[in-house]
Amino acid sequence: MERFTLARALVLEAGAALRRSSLQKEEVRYKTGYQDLVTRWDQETEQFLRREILSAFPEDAIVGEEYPASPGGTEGAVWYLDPIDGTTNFVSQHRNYAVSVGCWKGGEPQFGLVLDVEREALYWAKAGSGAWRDETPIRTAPRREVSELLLTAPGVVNTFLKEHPRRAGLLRLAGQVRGVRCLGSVALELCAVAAGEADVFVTLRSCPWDHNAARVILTEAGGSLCTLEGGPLPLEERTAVLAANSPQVLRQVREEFLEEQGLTGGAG
Ligand code: 2AM
Ligand code: CA
Repeated sequence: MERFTLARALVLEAGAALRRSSLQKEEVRYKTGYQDLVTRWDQETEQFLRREILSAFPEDAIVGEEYPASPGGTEGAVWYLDPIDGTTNFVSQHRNYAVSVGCWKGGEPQFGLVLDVEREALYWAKAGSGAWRDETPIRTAPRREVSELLLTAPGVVNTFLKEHPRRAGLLRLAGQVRGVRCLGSVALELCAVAAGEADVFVTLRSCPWDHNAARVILTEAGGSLCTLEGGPLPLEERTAVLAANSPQVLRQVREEFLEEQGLTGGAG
């Protein structure tokens, strides 16, 4: 079986199990603190994905959120797995969470799959073949003026409230766009930009398993991503992420709101 075909089947199966799941209070644990949760379902879903992928492709490497990376052989692909992106939503809402699976080989994207579990909507893309939600092709929105843009940011407190060098620029951006939204899932918010339902995305903290599947989908849909400094996103490291509906909007937001000279300036 092809990797993509396997990945699609696994993501759908994992989603079906999560949709049926119920959660006892004692099955929710703090990872680094009370705002960073892990459940039995995060762990069991990742174990299921790892087991099935490695039994079909033993040479492949796996980078997932809940367990140490498994290195794989030199010829294999690398899989980025987030069994539940948006665990806080899973725990508190039982909606607005995703299963996210990305696959890269030799440093090149192969495909990405992000399942919005409760909406039963599968976002997916194979490199070079466009982006899709289920059977429907998706594109980013054609909005280009700052005043028409919808900004989405999963981490409101870290992005806009805590002190950091780019806070003033991001607050200025938030004040000039049409609106700001927060869903609480990196993968689903990047897919919202891919599907034309938001225009700009920013987070100060995202891990490879949070964004590597959705970045394939967003790029295929016409969008673009970079670090806050404007560099290419690293594949393997935790990073801040700026994304937009087009390379043009990405550049404009970077230059007007996140350039070095803006770092010390206040709102204006
Ligand atoms: P998660 O649900 O897989 O932990 C919430 O703000 C978004 O940021 C979610 O997509 C969440 O992914 C992600 N995130 C990345 N790093 C995080 C961290 N250290 N703590 C909490 N959320 C984090
Ligand atoms: Ca997760």
